[in-house]
Amino acid sequence: MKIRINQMEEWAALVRHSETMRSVHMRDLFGKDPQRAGRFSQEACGLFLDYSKNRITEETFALLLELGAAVNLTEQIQAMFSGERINVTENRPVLHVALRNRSNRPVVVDGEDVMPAVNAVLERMRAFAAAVRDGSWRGFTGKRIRNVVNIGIGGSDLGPYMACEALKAYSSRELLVRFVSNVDATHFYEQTRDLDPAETLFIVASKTFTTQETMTNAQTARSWLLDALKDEAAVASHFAAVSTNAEAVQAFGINHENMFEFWDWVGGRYSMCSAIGLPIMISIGPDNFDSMLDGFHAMDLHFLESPLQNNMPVILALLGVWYNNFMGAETHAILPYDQYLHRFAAHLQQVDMESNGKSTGRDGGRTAWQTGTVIWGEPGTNGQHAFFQLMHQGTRLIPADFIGFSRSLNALGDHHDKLMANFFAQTEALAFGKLREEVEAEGTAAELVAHKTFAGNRPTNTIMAEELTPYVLGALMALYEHKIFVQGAVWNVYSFDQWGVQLGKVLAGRILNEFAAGEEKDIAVAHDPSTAQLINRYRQQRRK
Ligand code: G6Q
Repeated sequence: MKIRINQMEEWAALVRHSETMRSVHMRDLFGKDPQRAGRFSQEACGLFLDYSKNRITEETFALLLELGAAVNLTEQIQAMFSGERINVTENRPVLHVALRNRSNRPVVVDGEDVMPAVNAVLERMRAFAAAVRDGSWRGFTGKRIRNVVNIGIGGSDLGPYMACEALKAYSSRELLVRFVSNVDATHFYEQTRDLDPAETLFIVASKTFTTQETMTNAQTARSWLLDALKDEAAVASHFAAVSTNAEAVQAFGINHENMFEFWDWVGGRYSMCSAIGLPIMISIGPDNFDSMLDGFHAMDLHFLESPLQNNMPVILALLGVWYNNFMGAETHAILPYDQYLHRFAAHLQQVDMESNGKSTGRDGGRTAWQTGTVIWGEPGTNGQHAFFQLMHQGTRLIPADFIGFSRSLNALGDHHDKLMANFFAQTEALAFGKLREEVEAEGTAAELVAHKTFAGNRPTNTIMAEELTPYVLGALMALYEHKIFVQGAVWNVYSFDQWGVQLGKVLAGRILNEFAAGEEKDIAVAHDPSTAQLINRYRQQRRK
């Protein structure tokens, strides 16, 4: 699409408006308008979003919606759901929504409805997960499987790892589910050192089945197993694969019956509802997995069907655009007040930054505007004792999403009330700060008053749900997936490719060959002086 968004009238209007908004304080916005909280709130799919603590007025919101309309947001959303090849640089449709299409409405790719294949794989996953969980799937020596180790990286690791942690309260405590991703042998070693190979099932998860890290870890796992069980035939009972590449899976020696397929129209970072979710299903069981898919699907429908002004992913996305492009923010914090969500920000970081970390627009030209936001975060209250200082009193503007639940899954004493008291206190303090007069009234020494004053006016969204259930996790994840889609649509970048990741895969392979074969003088020619110096130093030291 040939658009330069910064040349649009809607963009210019936002630039002008942002100039007037820079000096506006949320304290005044709330002071003037008691209805503000109610008006800037939205409920959908078990989630309640309060976005009133943002540096916006009705006018800001209207202008943002106009920008959304100007980039044909509604049409772009429909294009994704209808299977158009919107991943242009890879010439693929983008259909993670089909993976959780609980309505079974046909989704047609190249003249064929993909839903029967999606459902068939889900059925096979259910049978496999049930067999592992009830013990009917046995290891080679006849022992029951007690440990499931997922070997994958990036999109084949972060989503399922996040979800297994998030839904641990729903998991079978008989089964230990672990994740090995890093090619650093320490990861494999530490995740398997206390496991009995005869009780361990590996799931090798790789869309391409060629990723260096995953293939290395899978080979190591194979040797680890065979060292103990001493029979090649054991591989069949201890390995399953999730991939789009049946040939490579077979070449590795994994039986076709133990392979779970997905498709090139599922992006790695959007794949947790595909067979990549197999460790989640084994951990929490097929029924809970289904509820997670229900939550995803509910949010998919909300996104597809709601008008832009009531559309939760659209609202979050446009607020992000507001801060990123008009108010000078560079990062966005994700702060779940729930320990089970301790990998949530890490997963979102990938989904968001790999999707919208692009500087080439869809027209092939360089974007003249900021695109992907830096996403980061940790659970509260831990973050409060770490980086919140900068959020409260630093020089940078850091918008944040606070995510919390009305009921804890582990109701112990008054822990949850204390957790949530912090949750509410933080967004209140960030928005309203602490005035100089208030600090003085506390009898603060004159030279400390400035240090103890908080300017406030720091924006936050609050997302609340009753309880962290599989359904709610699904809705929450889909909310962010679609938020990212909307931002990519506004910034006019292709959100579903990742050429930067591909580059890394190629470069490391070249250097690896040089460790063994390269002559010092060749390395000097092949690399810049800094890299050559470092590689040669490494080669010398590892020989010692
Ligand atoms: C995700 C990215 C990337 C990918 C990994 C693993 O969207 O493409 O993170 O998931 O590089 O790739 P494989 O699944 O092919 O091993």
